[in-house]
Amino acid sequence: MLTSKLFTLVLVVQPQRILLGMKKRGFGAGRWNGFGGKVQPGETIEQAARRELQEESGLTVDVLQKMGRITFEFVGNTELMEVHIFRADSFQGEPTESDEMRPQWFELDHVPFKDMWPDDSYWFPLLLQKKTFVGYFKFQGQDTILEYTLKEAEEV
Ligand code: 8DG
Repeated sequence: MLTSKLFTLVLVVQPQRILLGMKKRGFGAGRWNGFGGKVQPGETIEQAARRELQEESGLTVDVLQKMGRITFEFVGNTELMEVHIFRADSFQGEPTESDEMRPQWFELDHVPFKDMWPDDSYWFPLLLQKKTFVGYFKFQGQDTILEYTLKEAEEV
């Protein structure tokens, strides 16, 4: 039986640039990504998103916009990952390196897709255009997408 586990991901976007972090350890290490992690028992998805953003980047935000939801399946793994993706257009604090992430700003036309999860090339353009979406990606290992669906959706 396939079960699923909840995760969050926050992208901090400004008019000309986006904040990404180099994941230093654990799942997705060596790739640039937004900030996020597992939703813990007793917290809402949005609370988890704020907590992980603060823990990993040092930033706090007033408004988090819900942008998308992507389900990931990894061949051979019976647990699906349901990742809830948010966007923040303003923040408080200074990006600060944590044990997990090394933050860096990127110009919006120089997002380092070759050093990111391969699915990000598909849905980043939607997030940057403030379009909301729902997707599914099936991976073989961490580099190969076997199949996927992605559509704009009102309700994410
Ligand atoms: P830990 O403390 O137990 O090490 O982990 P955590 O911080 O709670 O969770 P994590 O393992 O770091 O969570 C995985 C993060 O990676 C989470 O933010 C969701 C995100 N993520 C995936 N798959 C993909 C993907 O394909 N693309 C992008 N951009 N992010 C992804 O899990």
